[in-house]
Amino acid sequence: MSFRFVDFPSACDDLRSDVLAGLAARPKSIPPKYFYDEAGCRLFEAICRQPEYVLCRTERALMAAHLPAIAAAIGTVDCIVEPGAGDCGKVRVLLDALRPARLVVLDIAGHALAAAAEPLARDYPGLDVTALGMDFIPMLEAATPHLPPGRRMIYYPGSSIGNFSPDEAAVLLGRFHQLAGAKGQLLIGFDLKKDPELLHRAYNDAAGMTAAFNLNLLERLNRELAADFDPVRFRHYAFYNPVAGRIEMHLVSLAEQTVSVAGQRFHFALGETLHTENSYKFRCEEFSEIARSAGWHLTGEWAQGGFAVQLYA
Ligand code: AVJ
Repeated sequence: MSFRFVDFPSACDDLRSDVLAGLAARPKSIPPKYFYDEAGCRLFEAICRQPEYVLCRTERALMAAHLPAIAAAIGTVDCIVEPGAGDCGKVRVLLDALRPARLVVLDIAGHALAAAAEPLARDYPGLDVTALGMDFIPMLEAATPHLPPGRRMIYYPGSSIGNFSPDEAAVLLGRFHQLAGAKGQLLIGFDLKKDPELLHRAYNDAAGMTAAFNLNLLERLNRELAADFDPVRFRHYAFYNPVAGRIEMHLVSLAEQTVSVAGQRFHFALGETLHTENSYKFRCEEFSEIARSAGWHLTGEWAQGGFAVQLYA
């Protein structure tokens, strides 16, 4: 068995500068990648167990139902690369089906990633596993020296791509295309446009897990940036915007208040919003148009239960 963990530091300064810049912007905003501290990762897993949030279960069912066809369309790959792999729970079905020699997983939550990736090396004898603790959004190219030559497949499941605007998604998919190299492929999962009422419920679950996930961001800033947010004075507010084709998540200030973050003070008017996430929904053709503009061409498509997986080369 072979396992290697490389931690890329700097994550800490990025949080500070991104948050300060986001709080100075109008509307105030914070990038959603900062949801995922330890508590945030646990809360996201709890969201995935809520009856209203079917996204994770639907993707798993889709993969299980179509795995033979998906594997046949992919053919032989030497290396699977999964950006934002998190708990590494999704890649196992592909490892079983494709039996690549190498797996490279990347995640901004480096130590949680390492803990999740190491068992893969144990469970798949002969698989060479590399875990890269990095924020791949600004620094994907730093992964290149860790990739073996040969046929690479980028795996980007879970509708993570929905966190990017269509323009940003095209840029990221273009960088995936570079990273995949010659004979590279991309297997990507995304949530489909559907009844807005279903989408609304998925981000407003009755048990309040999504609200807790959203508000946990403030707790994280309190801890890591010596901020003094009072989470009770902010409201989780999520809705589907059908014009933009996205769920928007906000934390709306319930009072006029001043908050201090990393030594700087920020004023919130009553009702002012801190925009914390966009989660774009697509039609299959909309998405393939974005991927096409990034240099990929569609080689396979599977859709079921309001979710889609597409294969590109
Ligand atoms: C992990 C980005 C796919 O957008 O649905 C879940 C994150 N936010 N509930 C999503 C999330 C609120 C999730 N993604």
